[in-house]
Parts: sequence; structure tokens; C-alpha cells
Amino acid sequence: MMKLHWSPRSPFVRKVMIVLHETGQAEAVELVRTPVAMAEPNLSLIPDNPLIKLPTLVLDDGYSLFDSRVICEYLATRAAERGLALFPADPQQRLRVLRQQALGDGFMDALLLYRQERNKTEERQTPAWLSAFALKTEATLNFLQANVSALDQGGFDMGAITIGCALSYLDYRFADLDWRQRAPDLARWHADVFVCRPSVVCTEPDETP
Ligand SMILES: N[C@@H](CCC(=O)N[C@@H](CS)C(=O)NCC(=O)O)C(=O)O
Repeated sequence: MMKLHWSPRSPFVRKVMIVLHETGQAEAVELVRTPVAMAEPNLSLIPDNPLIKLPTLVLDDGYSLFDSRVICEYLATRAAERGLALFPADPQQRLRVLRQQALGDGFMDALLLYRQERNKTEERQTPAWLSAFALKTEATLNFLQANVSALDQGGFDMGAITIGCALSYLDYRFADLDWRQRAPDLARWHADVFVCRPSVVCTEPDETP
């Protein structure tokens, strides 16, 4: 059985979990709770992923896959027809999906670092970093709001999953930002298309240690 180094709170792991549910493969993977923290590298993960990051997928023969993009593409290919809905074959559609995936992943990378900085004591924070993260967050929300038609036109593909996970991470860790006010059409897409999807409902972040 494949093994997924997993956490109930990681937005990158959530992408993989949604793909597993969407492609009917949730039962094919054993979830291994693997704590990671930037300041406390989990040495047990090194043999499978020297970057010590989640998600990491270990195949039946011991070969490991990272990062979330590679894992999602592997799972989509493994699911044949059902996987094609996630990464369309049409070159133009595929490029749209890959760009949305890059934007959602980059947004989550920035938000993880933003959260690290926000969680420091005030004396240790770097104000220029905080304002740069705030600016990128605002710019990304404005960009997504302006391009919401691309989300409306696509299906529930890898672009939608990645952007949806980034927005739900904002809800989870940055509730104070009130992003819906800045991006009302994006908020409508998130509510109507993403949040109500069964694969999204069953992968809600969980505070269990
Ligand atoms: N590009 C990676 C990012 C993964 C990532 O940043 N994972 C976080 C958890 S949400 C992590 O493992 N952080 C621990 C660390 O950076 O040391 C992916 O797409 O999988």
C-alpha cells in the first residue's frame, strides 16, 4: 500500500487528499501522521524527502514522490480517465490549469512564510517583510478577483483545487483579513464551487494534535 506523510492542517497535503477523493483512490493510501515545523526538522522524514516537507508519498516499492505537484500529477495519471479531468489534455486548457496551480501554490508558500513572521514576537518581526507579504496577499486576491472568469470556465480541475486550498487556508489562518470583502466574485466561486464539494468537506483542517 502507498504511504502518505500527512498532516490534518497542511494546505499542500489537502490538495493531495482532494485528488485522492476525486479520483477514487483514498483507500489506496495509508496516512502516516508526520509532524513538521520549520524550526524543528523531523529527521525521520529525511530518507523519503531530504527537504523534510509534507506531503511526501511513498510508493509500494519504496520510491518516494514530492512535492504536492508531482504527487498530484502521479495520482491523476494513475487514475487514467478520472485524472484527465484534473489535468486536461488540451494544450491551452492545460496551460491555464498549470498557471492557476502555480498561482495557488505560490500564494500558499507566501502565506506560510507570512504566518511564521506574524507569529514572532514584535521585537523579532521584520516590518518590511510583513508589509511585503500583505502586499502580495492583496495583489493575489485582486488578480484572482479580476480573473474569476477563468475559474468559472474551468471545471473542478487542479487549478481550481489549488486556488481553493489557498483561499481556505486564508480562512483557516488569516480569518482577520476578511478576504471576501476584497474579492466578492472570488468568494462566490469559492462558496458555490469549492467549499460544498464532498472531497473538500471531508478534508477540512483539524486541530487534533
Ligand atoms: N512546494 C511544496 C511545499 C510544501 C510545504 O511547504 N509543506 C509545509 C507544510 S504545509 C512543510 O512541510 N513545512 C515544513 C518545512 O518547510 O520545514 C509542495 O507543493 O508540496
